[in-house]
Amino acid sequence: MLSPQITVRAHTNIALVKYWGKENQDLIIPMNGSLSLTLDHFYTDTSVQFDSNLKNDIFSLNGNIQNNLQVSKFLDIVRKKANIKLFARIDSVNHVPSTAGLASSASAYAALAAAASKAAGLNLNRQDLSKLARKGSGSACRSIYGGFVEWVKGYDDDSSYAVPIEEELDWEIGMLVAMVNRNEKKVSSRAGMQGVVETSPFYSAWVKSVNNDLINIKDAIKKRDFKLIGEITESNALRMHSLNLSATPHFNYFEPMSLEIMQAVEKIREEQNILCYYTLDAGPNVKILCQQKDAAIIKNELSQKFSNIEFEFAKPGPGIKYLNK
Ligand code: 2P0
Repeated sequence: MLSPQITVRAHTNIALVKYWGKENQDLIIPMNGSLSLTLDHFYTDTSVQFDSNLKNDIFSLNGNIQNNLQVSKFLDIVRKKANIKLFARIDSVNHVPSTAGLASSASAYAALAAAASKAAGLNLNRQDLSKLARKGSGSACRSIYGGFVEWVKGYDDDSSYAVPIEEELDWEIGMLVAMVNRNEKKVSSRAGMQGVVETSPFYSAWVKSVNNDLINIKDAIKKRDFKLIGEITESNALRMHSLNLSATPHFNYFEPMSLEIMQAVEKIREEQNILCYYTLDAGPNVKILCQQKDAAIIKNELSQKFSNIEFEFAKPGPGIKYLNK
């Protein structure tokens, strides 16, 4: 017996207000809400088909068979929900430039949740897909939607999911990504955020400050106040990274080049009066939030200073799409 083969495209998202710590590690309930921008340029296409002839799940990524227990564990959640016992063939292609080093778990689990649930015969709405994707990887719950997306913290499996704030942006903004390094992360997000929750003396202050950031950034989005959105984004990222510096053992994701680019962005802002703001996630790449009209100038300026670094501009992107129907 073969299920239909379902193919889904999901785009990655970058948090402007970050998720960095879990209240419940099994269900992936976060310690605080977060807010992101989905990007058009980086995405994952995933096909899933259940097949009674298979003796185990077969997962290929960019054409290479992987031994990935996490994917099978995630499919177990789908199988249980759909009340089926079949194994699946999962083919995933990551459309992220190989030098980007961007986290792909957000687009990966959003695409997998949508493709696997539909192939298994479940007809989940986007809120339920967001809850399902969350159990693969927290940030994936936001990639179900396009544009500005909030992950509402919630307190249990049913109440923690993403909601769209503005899916179709009639606003010319985007992110310029500086690809500093594509090496493996020094500390995985999962281990890093847990270490911070358990040991940073600043953790409770972080949670309190994020709640203010969320209120203020949503207000700024409503008012089209790009400057305020940028200021909150940069300050929130720096606070997240200062948690890492204050953990025991301490760690950080910065490369010397990341710090140089951060300073260069501040300088462009101050000296040329261009609104541009950086954010960094669990890696050394710097993402620069800016308006589309300024992207070429910023890219040009930074390319001159950092001639061995690639820069890619991404516009706001859409939510998940079923590609075969
Ligand atoms: C975010 N990051 O809000 C934050 C900011 C990285 C820094 O979500 O353990 O892969 O699978 O839930 O979602 C990356 O962590 O972690 C992340 P898990 P995830 O985008």
